[in-house]
Amino acid sequence: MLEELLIMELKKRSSDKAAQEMIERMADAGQQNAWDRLDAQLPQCGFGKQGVCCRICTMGPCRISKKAPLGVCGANADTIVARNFLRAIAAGTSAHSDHARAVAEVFLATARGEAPDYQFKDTVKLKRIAAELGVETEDRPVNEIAAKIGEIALGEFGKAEGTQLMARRAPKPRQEIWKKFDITPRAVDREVVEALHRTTMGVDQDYKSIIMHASRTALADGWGGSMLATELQDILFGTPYPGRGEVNLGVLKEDEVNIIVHGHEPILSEMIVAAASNKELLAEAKKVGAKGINVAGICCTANELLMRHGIPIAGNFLSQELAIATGAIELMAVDVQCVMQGLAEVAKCFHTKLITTSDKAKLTGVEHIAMEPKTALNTAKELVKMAIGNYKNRGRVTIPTEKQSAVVGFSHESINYILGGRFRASYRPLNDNIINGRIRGIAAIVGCTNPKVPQDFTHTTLAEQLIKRDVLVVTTGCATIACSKRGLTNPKEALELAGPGLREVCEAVGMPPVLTCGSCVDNSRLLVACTEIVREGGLGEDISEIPVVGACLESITEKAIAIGQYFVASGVLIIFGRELLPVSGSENVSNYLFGGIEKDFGGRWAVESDPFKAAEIMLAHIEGKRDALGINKVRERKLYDMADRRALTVE
Ligand code: BF8
Ligand code: SF4
Repeated sequence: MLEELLIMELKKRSSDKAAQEMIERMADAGQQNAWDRLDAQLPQCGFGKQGVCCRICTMGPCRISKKAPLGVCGANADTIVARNFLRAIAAGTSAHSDHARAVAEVFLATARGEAPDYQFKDTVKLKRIAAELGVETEDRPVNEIAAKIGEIALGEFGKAEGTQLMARRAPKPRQEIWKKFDITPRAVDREVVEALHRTTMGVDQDYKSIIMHASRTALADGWGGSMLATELQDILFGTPYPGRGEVNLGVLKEDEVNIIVHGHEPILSEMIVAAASNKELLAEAKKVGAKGINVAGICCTANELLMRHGIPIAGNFLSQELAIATGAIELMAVDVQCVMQGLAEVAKCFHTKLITTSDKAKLTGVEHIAMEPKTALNTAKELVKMAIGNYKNRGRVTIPTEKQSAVVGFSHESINYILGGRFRASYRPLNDNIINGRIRGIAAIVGCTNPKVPQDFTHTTLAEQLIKRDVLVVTTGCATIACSKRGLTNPKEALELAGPGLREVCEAVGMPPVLTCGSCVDNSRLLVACTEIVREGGLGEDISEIPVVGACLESITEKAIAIGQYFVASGVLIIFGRELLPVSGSENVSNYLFGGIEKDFGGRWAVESDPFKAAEIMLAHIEGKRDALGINKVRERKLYDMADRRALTVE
């Protein structure tokens, strides 16, 4: 069944109807997109796919094969594959953490009064984080507390001594495991620098030792950089709470000025949203014949804005070029990460003004307007004015009608609140429902959309398979956008697809069976949620014991590998698409990552491209964890459920 489905979907390149329409439109107009460029690249290099290509020094490049099993320096496939794996993780960690550093800098500037356009929106969280970091709060003005938090946060990237402060949040047994292997993450920059050092020619040449540092570097991302980004963004821009929003290209408006914000750092997009509601600018838009100014997002920036402000999402990674091809976008402002260089070419074919805003990320031939914290709102207004001025230059516009309504905004705090209510906020109801078997377990479906896979196909198929079998699904990144486009985050539609147990729980608390938890740095919310589940009791002493599993079958980036590895090192099984984790060139590395590592950390990797099979692996894993916890026995004696549950109440 899958093969037929796959061939059908692959022909269409995407399982999203709006995307299909735009792909066709681009083909008719002779314009290229990521799928065409992938075709032009085929066949892709088999050495690269397996991770056995090394170009770390100029005695190479070396490619490992049966004929030549060693590089010039003598490095074997194990070393080369492990080194490439670690380098990918170092790059992914850098991306998340440099984003976090930028947020920390704006945070500190805001506290010091040097970024007048930003304010601290969640002062409750500010005080909670202050307490966690040992910052005195009593009788102290918010800005002073924030300044101290900002200084400590910035220190996490480059401090000379000590380990990541947020890593202390992890369950104690988890911290002990990290200590045992000496991989509690230190300063983020240090782990990345050490990763690059270890992987230069002639340094670390033992694959297990290299992978151990891969875990430490990835942990510096998950329990360091990414977690700091999430927490500081929540304090600055507000912690997400559930609300409604709309998703897919149909959110673009024919009669309004359309502005797309694309990238990752909400520092830019928050200001554009503020500028777009400015009365004078709205009046200007009307003067040029537009009914209003419509801001929509793409990629993780989109998730940040939808979760906090209900700003619509136009699409995920593979929809970025398609959005421009609607002819309806006056301006696209991009910052960092997952911005295709191909945008520059597509924008030339339409009236869209493409603007880069981060000094770290310029595109040849594209106008650059730097976003500085001091003058952020003015810059944002300038961008909105440019968009308004460009409205008159529109040519033919084709906006697909598809859009879906979504309920989004499931931060760790809001899940706590929804489950327990304002006065007894807690994970207890979730734990109870996992213990009594209404919910079998939790699956995280995260990450990208890769043109090698029909867009959104595996994320949505996997989610549907899992909710049908009473697994609560949590999503982030482009996968969350995929699920929303499909209606899976809309309780009305999605609950029809959910199994009876999951449905009952979701209806009782008023949430969809697929929870939108934010952008890719917000995978840290999932680490915190796992920790809270452990703390709540009844489901083991460590993350590795709870029935939780993760998958990214459409992954693209080095960031995704870093995320995968920090979950593995935190005790979780992670499944990637078969050819999307380039380690198959070393049997030893594969055996370790897919098996042996579980003995060390309780988590491991698996690869499977078929979402139906992946769902079975995930379900079996969940049931295995339930068996080990002894909670499946409760289900067999279902008649005595209530009494059992009472007897089961855990301290
Ligand atoms: O950080 S999911 S394609 S947008 S990498 Fe990129 Fe992948 Fe999308 Fe956000 Ni995450
Ligand atoms: Fe080849 Fe070794 Fe240099 Fe890599 S480090 S390119 S394997 S000689």
